[in-house]
Amino acid sequence: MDIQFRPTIKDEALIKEAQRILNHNTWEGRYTVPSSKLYPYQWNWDSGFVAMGFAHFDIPRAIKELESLFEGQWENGMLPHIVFHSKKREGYFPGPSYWQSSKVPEASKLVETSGITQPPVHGFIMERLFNQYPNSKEVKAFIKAFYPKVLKLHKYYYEHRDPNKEGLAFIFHPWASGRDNSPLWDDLVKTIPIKPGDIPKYKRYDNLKADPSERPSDKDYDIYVYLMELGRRHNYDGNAIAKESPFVIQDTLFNAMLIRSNEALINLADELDLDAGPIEDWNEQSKKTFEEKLWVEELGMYTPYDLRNEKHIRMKEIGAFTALYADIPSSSRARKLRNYIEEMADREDGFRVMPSFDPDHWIFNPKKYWKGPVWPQMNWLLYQGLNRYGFHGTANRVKYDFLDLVNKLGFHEYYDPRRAVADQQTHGYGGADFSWTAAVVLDFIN
Ligand code: 2M8
Repeated sequence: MDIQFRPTIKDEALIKEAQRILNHNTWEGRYTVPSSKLYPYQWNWDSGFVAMGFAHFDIPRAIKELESLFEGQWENGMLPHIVFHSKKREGYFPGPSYWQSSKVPEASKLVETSGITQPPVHGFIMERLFNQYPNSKEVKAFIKAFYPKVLKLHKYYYEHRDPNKEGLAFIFHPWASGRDNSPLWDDLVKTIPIKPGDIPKYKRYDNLKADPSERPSDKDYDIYVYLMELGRRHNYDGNAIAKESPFVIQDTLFNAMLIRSNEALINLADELDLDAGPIEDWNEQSKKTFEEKLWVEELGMYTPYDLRNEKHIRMKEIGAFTALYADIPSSSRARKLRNYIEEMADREDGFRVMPSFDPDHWIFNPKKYWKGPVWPQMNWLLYQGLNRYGFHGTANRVKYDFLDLVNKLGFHEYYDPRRAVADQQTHGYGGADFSWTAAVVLDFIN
């Protein structure tokens, strides 16, 4: 099939629509929901990308987005994956009445939140804001005030999520990876025995608002609830959970984001004469352990590590490639990662880059959420990483494959990666008018 390398993108129309979506998804003038029907609260890493999008046309909103998100930060530094600014709007499970964070001593006193976290993107988003507006007094003042909060978050990961002091943070819930029902977790979660009475009754709403065949299954949700209950029993304290939970994972994407954001904190400390504390030492160790421990030679890529069962999760999956943005791989490993992406883009059966999961694996599903589709923020992370290593051509393939999808199909949560199918489709998948899709478009086009 002939692949059009540089599709025609309707830049101006896309920018206008992206701005409209971010404004429309902003509630109470201060926080942005990922998609107003499907996800009616503020999400952690979504808001990082949203701030990046706003930074292109509304700096005060970019700043407010990060400030409102960090209202949810716990006293121990943890930043929850959802912040429930409004108690009224249920219609999402698990909402504030499930989590009841106000009963947890360490939780934010300002606002209700969830009890698990998400990939820490805020450090590098803050650095981008500074690099974009180095002369803005408003931006500088914001960064000086905000910096200690991000530092406290990173400190939390090293003190509460790294029981063996290796430099890699663990997660104890698939939602914390940002890649909820990725096949990565399938084998592990099958070993979790749920007995009657282990989990409370609950009602899902997500599968009423999006096609249930494309969402995580009910079995997945039972596991999610089981792991939330386990977290709740320990007041969501990382060290206690590490001892008991069957799901204790050192994830690729999560740790690559931590390392890239550490680097941002170090850079900003230099620029603005701030105190990065022990970050430089932590980061050195984290990069080393990531490179040595998470690489699986037979696969030619990094994989998450299952700390409970002491083994790699041997699957080819998109998180591996985010190591590039954190400057982790040696040049020969970086080339292997780049070659994999190039081969994917050149395949006879035609895939847009980058599918979130290995299309040659039997579990691959091009429409089912984290089991294969193209995700906007993942393409953005890959684009940054490829450019960082000088692979500009591959980076542009990743960028234009995504922009072309938005151009043809609109601003969806995610997209079918099959080239032939996507060319005939009329829509993307998941939530519509999606915030991170808008944010990535604004950053790619500007
Ligand atoms: C998805 O996750 C939420 C749970 O956090 C859900 O499915 O209900 C994921 O794609 C996650 O990465 C994202 O942050 C969230 C909101 O866009 O949706």
